[in-house]
Amino acid sequence: MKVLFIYTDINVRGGAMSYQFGTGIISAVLKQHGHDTRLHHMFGAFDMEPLKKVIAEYQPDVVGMSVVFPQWRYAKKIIEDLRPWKAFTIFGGAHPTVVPECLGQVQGLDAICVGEGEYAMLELVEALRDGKPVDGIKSLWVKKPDGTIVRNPTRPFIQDLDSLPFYDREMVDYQAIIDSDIQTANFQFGRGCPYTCTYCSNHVLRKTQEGKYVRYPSVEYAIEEVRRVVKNYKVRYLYLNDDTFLADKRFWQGFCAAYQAEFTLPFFINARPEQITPENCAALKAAGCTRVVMGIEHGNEEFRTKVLNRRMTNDSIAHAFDLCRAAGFKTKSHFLIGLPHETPEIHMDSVRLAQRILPDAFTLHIFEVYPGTVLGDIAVKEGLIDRERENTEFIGQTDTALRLPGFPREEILRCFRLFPFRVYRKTAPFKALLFYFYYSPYAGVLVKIFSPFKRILRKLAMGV
Ligand code: B12
Repeated sequence: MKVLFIYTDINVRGGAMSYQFGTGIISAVLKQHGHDTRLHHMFGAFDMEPLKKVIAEYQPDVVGMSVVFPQWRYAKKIIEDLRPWKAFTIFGGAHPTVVPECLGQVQGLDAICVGEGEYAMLELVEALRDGKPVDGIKSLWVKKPDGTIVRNPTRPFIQDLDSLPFYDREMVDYQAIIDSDIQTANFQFGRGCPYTCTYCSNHVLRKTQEGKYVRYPSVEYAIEEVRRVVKNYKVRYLYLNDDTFLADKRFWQGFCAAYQAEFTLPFFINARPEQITPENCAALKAAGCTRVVMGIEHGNEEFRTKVLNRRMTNDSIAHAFDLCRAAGFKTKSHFLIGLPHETPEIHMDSVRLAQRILPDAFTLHIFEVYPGTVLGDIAVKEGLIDRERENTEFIGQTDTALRLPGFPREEILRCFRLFPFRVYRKTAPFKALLFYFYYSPYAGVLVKIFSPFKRILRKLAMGV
């Protein structure tokens, strides 16, 4: 059977392309069972013409899309614009998992997958091939010809990640993806996140299937994947993209030791401040880690605890950054602005914390509502979403669709643009200026113009 995956990456900030792990692993499983797959990556602007050509030429039997909420409107448009489909159409990924009812909102969509899709998709493809019914497949919600929806229970979370094949990176021009991000190859070894931050979908995703949510493969499996990627592609850096790389001691300890014995390429990780210890810093340093990325999200302790459910003190955050700096890592932190119940005064605590920890780089994202999350539900319940603005086109996380009584949109945008300046102006004025441009309304154009000099700019801004 021929399966076409479509990955939309429209209006996403920054110039780098990304690899979609979810469809990558499903493709690997399908290929293992003798099926043929392709991926169409719609990157940057929404453009149906190249996609139409691919469909006309490939004539897929099944079309699958991985959908996150910020891409939902594009996914819906693709399915509706290209109706009637000869192929069976299906959505999977975070948004349909959290809001499976979205199946009823897309004309021409046949099914959605709730949670992990490797074996649901395999069963679907093989049932279609064999002319068998598809409406009883576990983890799928299926639309019948009369429009009624069959809601099947989900399969449990896959516990043995080593039983899966490696991600199918050959389904795309993976070298081009690496090159678009300063020759960085991304890895996603584990699944799930142990924390329950209110703005993130993880606390909902973990409830959609039975069994342990936070899982890692064996160290040998992860190392073999690294081996294959660095052998097959020209790679300068590795980004270990797991939500939190340090969640499982057995995994990070074993990985660092094995990596150190075999590889010399520098790598970056994501972590939580309270996970950072002198012990793991030493292991990471010895293995070749050069950058630690930590979400801080907000600088006001009470707000961070009550609204975001991130229970840690500013002192513990500052301590984590000190440990990383002492180990010689470059640090990067994420902050959020424009959150329900936030005010400009409360936001200034984020500026103050950033001034205190002085990360080498940061991202400031304007809060986006992900339906089904605790904070998303609060925004809906309190009538904070401006439904008209929600449907206007803007680059994700650089504008807001909320109407906050204590934080008007113009003020959010002003604070968003001023953040780098406020944080670095005294200690690193040149960095303040570089980030200031990146946070200006012209960022999109500037990113394009300066993309050939990305590495130099990153070195200037971050020192790495
Ligand atoms: C790694 C990651 C990234 C990477 C890679 C993204 C990618 N496209 O894979 C990068 C950094 C590029 C990224 C970018 C973004 N991300 Co992200 N990301 C993640 C993260 C941490 C892990 C995802 C992952 O790779 N898991 C491992 C793979 C194997 O699992 P999976 O992708 O979920 O796929 C499985 C199932 O979902 C399902 N499935 C997936 N697709 C399909 C398709 C079909 C047809 C079927 C049947 C099944 C199926 O089967 C897969 C295998 O089991 C998750 C958090 C999380 N824990 O899920 C957030 C997450 C998915 N990201 C999120 C968001 C919002 C984004 C951005 C929009 C952020 C932004 N504004 O720029 C962009 C969107 C990029 C895009 N165009 O889709 C949200 C989505 C929220 C929501 N409810 O929609 C999440 C859940 C985090 C959060 N804060 O809640 N992300």
